Amino acid sequence: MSDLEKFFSDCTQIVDARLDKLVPTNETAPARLYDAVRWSVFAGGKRFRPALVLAVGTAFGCQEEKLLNAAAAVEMIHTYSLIHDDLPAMDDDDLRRGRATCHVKFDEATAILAGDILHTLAFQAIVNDKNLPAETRVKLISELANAAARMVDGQQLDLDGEGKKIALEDLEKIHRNKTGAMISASARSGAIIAEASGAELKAVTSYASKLGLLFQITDDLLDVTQTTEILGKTAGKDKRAEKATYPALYGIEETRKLAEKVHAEAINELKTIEIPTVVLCEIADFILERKS
Ligand code: GRG
Repeated sequence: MSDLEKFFSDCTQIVDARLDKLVPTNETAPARLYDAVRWSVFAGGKRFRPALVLAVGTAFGCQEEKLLNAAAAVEMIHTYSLIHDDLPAMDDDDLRRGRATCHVKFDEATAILAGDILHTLAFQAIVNDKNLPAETRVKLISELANAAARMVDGQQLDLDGEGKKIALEDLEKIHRNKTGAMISASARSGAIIAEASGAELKAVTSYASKLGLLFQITDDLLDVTQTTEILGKTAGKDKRAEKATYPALYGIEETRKLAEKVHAEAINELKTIEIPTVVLCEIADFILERKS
């Protein structure tokens, strides 16, 4: 196992342990709701966003314990977005994280409510985080609320653009909001908890914004190059939905080159800060090379 694989595996373990504490079990009523929430949360996602909170925070010397509720919170917001994205009114998908989507396993109304409660539980995790001063909690709530709002804006823009010819700048606006905002908020949350300086936060934000773009480019590539089995979600959906994607605009080879360029730019953004950035660089490598 490489150092980065060990890092992700350790992150998954500690973040899942924290999620297990923060997400009620079916011993809390209504049992069906929490069964549905847990079905989606503990389905084996990559935990990339919480890993980013931990990687940035610990790079700035912050104790892991202070980062864990925020790490769990970004994963809860992310999982809520996946549950809602899979609904019949949106992507209408039946497979996510290698298992039946929430509305297929349970029902549509329960899936909507599972997403709703996850969104709320995320903010409760920050509000109730006794490891952080009140001022930091308010900053984090603002960070996550802004990112979650931008994600919804991006989703609406994406739906509006389906079946239409979209200009590159409009495509990037969709991605910056739908995918990039939560990735940036994850990295920024780690820096905020670690009390990074203004200049450091700026550099982390620039790095994360490139990372978000890289994540979307590789997501588009994987949709056309990987199998449903490996992705754990339905492959080839973008083409069927006539979505504007990087491979559709540039072809696969040019999109790969673009991914390499954005990867180099992400790493370059870290050069201005004097913290150990090895793990952050490796995370960019991981996104460039990811297979699912
Ligand atoms: C419904 C409010 C609302 C928002 C939906 C996140 C999102 C916005 C839609 C998901 C559709 C999609 C394919 C987005 C592009 C990139 C993305 C977010 C992929 C899924 O994230 P991963 O790969 O998933 O980190 P895991 O399962 O590993 O956590």
